[in-house]
Parts: sequence; structure tokens; C-alpha cells
Amino acid sequence: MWIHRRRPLDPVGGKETPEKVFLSRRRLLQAAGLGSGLIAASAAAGYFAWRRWRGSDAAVMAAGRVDESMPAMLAQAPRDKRFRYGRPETPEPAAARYTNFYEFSVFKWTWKYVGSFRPRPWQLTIGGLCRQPMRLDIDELLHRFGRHLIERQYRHRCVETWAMCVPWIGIPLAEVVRAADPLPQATHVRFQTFYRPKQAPGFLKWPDFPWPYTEGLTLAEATNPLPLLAVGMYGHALLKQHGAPVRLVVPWKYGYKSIKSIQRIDFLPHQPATFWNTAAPSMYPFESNVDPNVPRPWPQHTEHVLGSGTRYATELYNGYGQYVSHLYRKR
Ligand SMILES: Nc1nc2c(c(=O)[nH]1)N[C@H]1C(S)=C(S)[C@@H](COP(=O)(O)O)O[C@H]1N2
Ligand SMILES: [Mo]
Repeated sequence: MWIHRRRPLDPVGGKETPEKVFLSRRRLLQAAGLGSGLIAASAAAGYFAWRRWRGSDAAVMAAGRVDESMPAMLAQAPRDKRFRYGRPETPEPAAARYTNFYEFSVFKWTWKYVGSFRPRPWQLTIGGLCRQPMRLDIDELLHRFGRHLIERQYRHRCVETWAMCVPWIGIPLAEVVRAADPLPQATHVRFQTFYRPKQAPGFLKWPDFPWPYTEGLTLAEATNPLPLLAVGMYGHALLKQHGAPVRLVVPWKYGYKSIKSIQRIDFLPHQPATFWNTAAPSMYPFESNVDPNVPRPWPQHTEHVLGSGTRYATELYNGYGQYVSHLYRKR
């Protein structure tokens, strides 16, 4: 092949220096030609390998799709017009390709590892200090709270400084809390993800994390109108990599508070331990409101959005101060 064309040099036979110089220069040029050919060839091979590894948009979406029992119900959820991103919506494949879900992988391409995950059938248990504990299949949850289903266009902000704009479909958490009827001693709500080592490789690959993933809110935060128990996004059920079949969305806090694939919700008389607060307490305080002025420990004053990479200034409470700042006035 052309890149391998390398003729042996002619015997030089004790000639004077100029010809040697000439020949070695020629060899150098030949070697350079061969080298750049190799570089071009391996760059092309690398590019195609990267394309394969990265996956097409269709592959990324298909990997996470879940059979839905009530697609029309989700698709018809009315949009809450109070909430606007103030920036372009994130293309769905860009969001689906770059996800945090440590149960599957500590890297972002979790869509490659969700194949064995079975988010249906799924039981959600609500208990602890409440008068109306519940154990609901995900379809029962939709039946019972379906009239509250709403689409909210929320900004999401990860502490790693990436952000996205996603149209979630969900039930306001406050409605579920109201139905559970917490007792007066309840001050906090704890959320817990599944523990299924056969369905998600992360548990055994990274056994030092405090599995299962847990998160928490104060009762005042949980009854604020903003948090959603999301069951869908972009007009259909949640993809596996986004936390099918039901996850929390808390738009004014760093992304790790928005716990995925919830199995249990409990009302407690104290602040619960959480996954990240247990793993690295100084970096991940329980409250974790988005704040441009508090390094975590890296700077938080700007963020970049998935897809385009455009940079924006970080806003206090991720821009939701009008709904939540009263929760944090000096106590
Ligand atoms: N169970 C569980 N929930 C989780 C995580 C996780 O690793 N496991 N990662 C969190 C983090 S750090 C972020 S930023 C968001 C990311 O949501 P997305 O991947 O759907 O964009 O999910 C949060 N919820
Ligand atoms: Mo995150």
C-alpha cells in the first residue's frame, strides 16, 4: 500500500559527502511522508472508533427506552406556563447521552450499562412518620395522582458546572406529601434508590460508596410547589438513564439532590444521611442550593449547557429565588 512504499536506499559505495547528505535528506523526507500517512490513517481510525463508541442519537435513546403503559397520559400533561428556561431547550439526545447515574457507571455514558435494568414493574413505598403510608405500583401512582400531572420546563444544574433545560412531566411532590399526611414530628423526607447488583454494575464495581443512593429534603422544601416526582420528559416516559420510572427534580439545588429511580420515601424526625453528604461531607452539604458565590470547592460562577456548550452566569437558587428564597431567610 502507498504508506508502506519504502525502497531500500541505493548502495552508496564510498562516495563523497554531498551525496550522503543528499541521500540522508531523502530518507528523512521519506520517513516524514510515511509518518504523516500513519498519523492520518490512525486519526481516521480513531475518529471512526470514537464515533462508534459515542453511539448514534438513535442508539442512545433506544438503550434507555421503557415500555409505557400510559403514553397518552404523559403526552397530554398540561404545560405549566409559569416556568420558562430563558435559554434554548437541550436537545433530548444531548441530555440522554451525558448522564450521572453511579449505579450504572461513574462515567457519563451510563446509557451503555442500563440494558439489564428493569424499571417495570416497580413498587414505590411511602412510609415513616405519616398517617397514610402507601405502597403503589408505578401505574397505581399515575392513576391516583394523574390529575396532578404537569409539564414543567426546568433548568437543571450539576455541581460539576454543566447544565441543561428539560421539559419534565411529573406530579408535584407536595401533592404526594399531602396525601401521605405526615405526622407533626416529621421534619424531613428521605428518598431512596434501588439496590440491585444484578441489574446495575456500579454497586459491585464501586463498592465503597454508601449504597443505596439516598437524598433528603426538609419538609418545608418538600411541600414547596417546585419539586416534582417526575415520571416523564420530552413528552414520554423517563429513559432508564434519567431515572425511570420515577425520580425527583429539585431545580434550585445541585443536581445530585434530584435522586433517580426512587423506591422509598420516608418521613423522619431528623435530617437523613445522604449519599453524597456521607461520601464527602465538606463538598456536599445537605442543603446544596445552587449559589454562584460558594466554591464546591471549584468555582461555581458560570455553567455550560449540554449540547451547545454555551456558557452562562450561574444564578442564585438556579434562578428560582422568587419561589424558594423565603425558605432560607436568616433562621
Ligand atoms: N440514584 C441516583 N440518582 C442520581 C444520581 C446518581 O448517581 N444516582 N446522580 C445525580 C446527579 S449528580 C445529577 S447531576 C443528576 C443528573 O440527572 P440526569 O443524568 O438525568 O441529567 O441526577 C442525580 N441523581
Ligand atoms: Mo450532578
